[in-house]
Amino acid sequence: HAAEAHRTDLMTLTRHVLNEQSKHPESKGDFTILLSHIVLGCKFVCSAVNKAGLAKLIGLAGDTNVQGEEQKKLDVLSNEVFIKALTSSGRTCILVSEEDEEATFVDPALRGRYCVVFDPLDGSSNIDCGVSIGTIFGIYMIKDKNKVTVEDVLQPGKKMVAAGYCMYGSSCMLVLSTGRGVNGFTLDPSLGEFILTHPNIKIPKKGSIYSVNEGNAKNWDEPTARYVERCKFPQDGSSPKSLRYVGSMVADVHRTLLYGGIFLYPADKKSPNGKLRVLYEVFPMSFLMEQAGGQAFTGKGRALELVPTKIHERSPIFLGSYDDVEEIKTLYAASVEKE
Ligand code: P6P
Repeated sequence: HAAEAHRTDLMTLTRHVLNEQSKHPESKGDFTILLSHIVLGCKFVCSAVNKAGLAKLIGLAGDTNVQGEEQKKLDVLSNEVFIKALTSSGRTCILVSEEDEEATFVDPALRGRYCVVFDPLDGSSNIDCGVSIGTIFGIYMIKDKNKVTVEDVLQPGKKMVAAGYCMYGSSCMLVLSTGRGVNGFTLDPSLGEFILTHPNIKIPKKGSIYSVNEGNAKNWDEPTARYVERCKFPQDGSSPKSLRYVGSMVADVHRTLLYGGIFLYPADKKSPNGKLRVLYEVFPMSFLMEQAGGQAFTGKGRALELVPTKIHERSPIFLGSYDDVEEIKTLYAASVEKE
């Protein structure tokens, strides 16, 4: 039926968002315009990532391409494309990117009400071996676009109005939530449109997969170590969970969202705040997980309640199926009682 609908009744991302917007008579379409610029960035990156392999193969990449131009690294190129697309949308006022040390304040003449935090090409170290990578983004509404400071973007994740990611893999898939559930759109290259292929995604309540870098086990704290032990040697007679770890957050989270299970990037003795960044990795993925019926926990509390103090702040994160995250929350609560 979905295939049939696709052929004749094209539910594109733009149409889907316009439908959503029609539920907000007060909105002037700014969000739709902002999203169309994010989508443009994703289409560009999808095309560049797909060519990257080929470019390397036929020797285009190297240091210079056929025009003798300095070949930019894909993550730098992707960042420039997103910064330019978001700025030119006329709907943003602050941009925070994983690639830029400082926040970008949009020229007042071009300012809008939204702040976008994003990682333009997360997991880019995996490009050369063909592993799926992705763009992750979150969107806040700013109170007064004429008096913006970096404090306006240091808001808890629960204040986001939308979040999503675009995964560049065997197909290009954009997963988005505007606060009313999660929808997945697949790029149809022949149309250059994202088509709704996964309406109303819900994560299974419990999963049989855990996803963590076991190479850090030596440095884990007690609750994480005990949880992973339970995944491998269940005490209740159930079968052990499978370990699936790609090492690219978008790929690991996308699989968790569709198949269920838990994704963990815990704190460890070397990095007490873990590795993943709060604003543009932890918050958007936590937002999506909650919207899909799952949970997201930092080891201390609900991830979306965290209030960042710096734009590149890190946090431990445990996210995925409701019951799986509940189990690790219990272990952390017990360890607090013991202290
Ligand atoms: P590790 C990729 O570099 C990344 O930022 C995320 O995409 C991924 O989940 C994580 O780091 C992998 O980190 O330490 O397991 O290699």
